[in-house]
Amino acid sequence: MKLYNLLKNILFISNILLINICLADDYIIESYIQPENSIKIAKNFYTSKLDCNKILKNNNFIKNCQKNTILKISDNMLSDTWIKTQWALNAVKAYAGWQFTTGSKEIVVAVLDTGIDYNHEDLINNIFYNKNEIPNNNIDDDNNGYIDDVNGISIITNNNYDDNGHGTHIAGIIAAQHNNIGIAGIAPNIKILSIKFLDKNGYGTNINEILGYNYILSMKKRGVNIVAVNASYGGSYYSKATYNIIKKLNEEGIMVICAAGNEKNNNDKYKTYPASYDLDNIISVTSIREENNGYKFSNFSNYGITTVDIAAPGSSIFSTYPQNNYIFLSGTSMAAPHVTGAIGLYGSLYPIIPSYIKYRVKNTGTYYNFLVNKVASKSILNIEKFLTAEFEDNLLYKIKLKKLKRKLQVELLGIGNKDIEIYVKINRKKCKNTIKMIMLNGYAVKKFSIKHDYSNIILYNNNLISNKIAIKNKKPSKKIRRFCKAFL
Ligand SMILES: [Ca+2]
Ligand SMILES: [Ca+2]
Ligand SMILES: [Ca+2]
Repeated sequence: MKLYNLLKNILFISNILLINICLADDYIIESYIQPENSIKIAKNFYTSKLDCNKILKNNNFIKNCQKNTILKISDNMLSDTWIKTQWALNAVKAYAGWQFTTGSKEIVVAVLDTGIDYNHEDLINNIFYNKNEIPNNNIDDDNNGYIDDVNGISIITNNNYDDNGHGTHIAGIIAAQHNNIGIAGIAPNIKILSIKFLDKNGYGTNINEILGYNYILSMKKRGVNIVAVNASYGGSYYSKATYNIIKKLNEEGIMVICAAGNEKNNNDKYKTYPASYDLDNIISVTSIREENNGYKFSNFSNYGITTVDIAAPGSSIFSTYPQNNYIFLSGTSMAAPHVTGAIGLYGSLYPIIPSYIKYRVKNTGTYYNFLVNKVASKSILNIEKFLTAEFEDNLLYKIKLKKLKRKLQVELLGIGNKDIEIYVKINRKKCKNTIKMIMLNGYAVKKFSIKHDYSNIILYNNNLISNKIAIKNKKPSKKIRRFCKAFL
């Protein structure tokens, strides 16, 4: 194509609306010719296969040459094959959330489960890869105690391939790729670290669970940015050792998102672990189902207005299954990974401070009446608000008392720079104090201590209450009188 013909047939469109006559096969040409920086269309009818590189190289008055492309209305619909079966994506406001992030490849969530089919067509690009380990040489190259752990580990078998299907289903809910095939995950651009400790029948032991958490902890300490663990399993026995290691994860900024369980139990009375361990980084998730375009409580699901934190879709969830399959499964096992994925998204934008993340998940959900007697937050996960909500006033999300040798340590965690009013209650008497909170790195932290020679003390404000500390002495000291200037 001679340049003469090209220029003869390009149309000036910078000020008049001729855009609709530029077809997909046409070219867009930006030139330096007057009027300044004008955009022109080169019709494919004349140009056929225009060589943009050649045009640019040979004509210094042409600034840019590119093929026209097709755009479409933002209808929030992906073209993954089974997207229309994924009612959960609407329920948790995932589409709106994806306007802000679809995750980052630096962010990792661990799936502590039956393994994952790491070759699945809809997961293969999102499996965590340990670049410090050389595969299949039977050597522990990165010296972390595990030979050839390139994409996770199995505590119980030689290979963490999923011989059950449960873990693969969970992995898809969290991070199936947005790639026009299969399904769409909540956080399609994060990485998944698979730790297999449950056998092919879905059973595992306490010690293997702990070894799994220990691996996660060690990888975090080696710089892998693990923000959450999905724990869609449970048992009724309390384990001090499990509590201790999940507490260590808390200190490292790793959330543990737990299935509330499928026994129709009230978890406030009948505990299920790990969901019921009382730790800042544990979020216990119950399940909802869809019915007539509305939502209801899943009839199998455990509940608990103090120990279960949030609801998420868990009935008839369509997700990935080994050997490039996809199936429907139901359970709180399917509810938890929606929250895990949401934390993967959040972690791609902001730092993870566990007590605040738990507060934020609970206080940005969508309120539903049917959840009032079921979960603490009375809400379904709302990813859009979880990622974007700004709390207007100062907010405290944690008041903690700790008894030291002769002192009582008070720790306040919140957001905002304004003063916060704190009430102190000693036995049945109460007083009020105003505390100045100062924001640093997005969070307001205040630590101070008061002498503890008084009994049964709690601190609280409008929406929070601290743990209660009981001390034998009865009379409030001068120190506490000073702390509470208007002590009653
Ligand atoms: Ca290794
Ligand atoms: Ca190796
Ligand atoms: Ca997909």
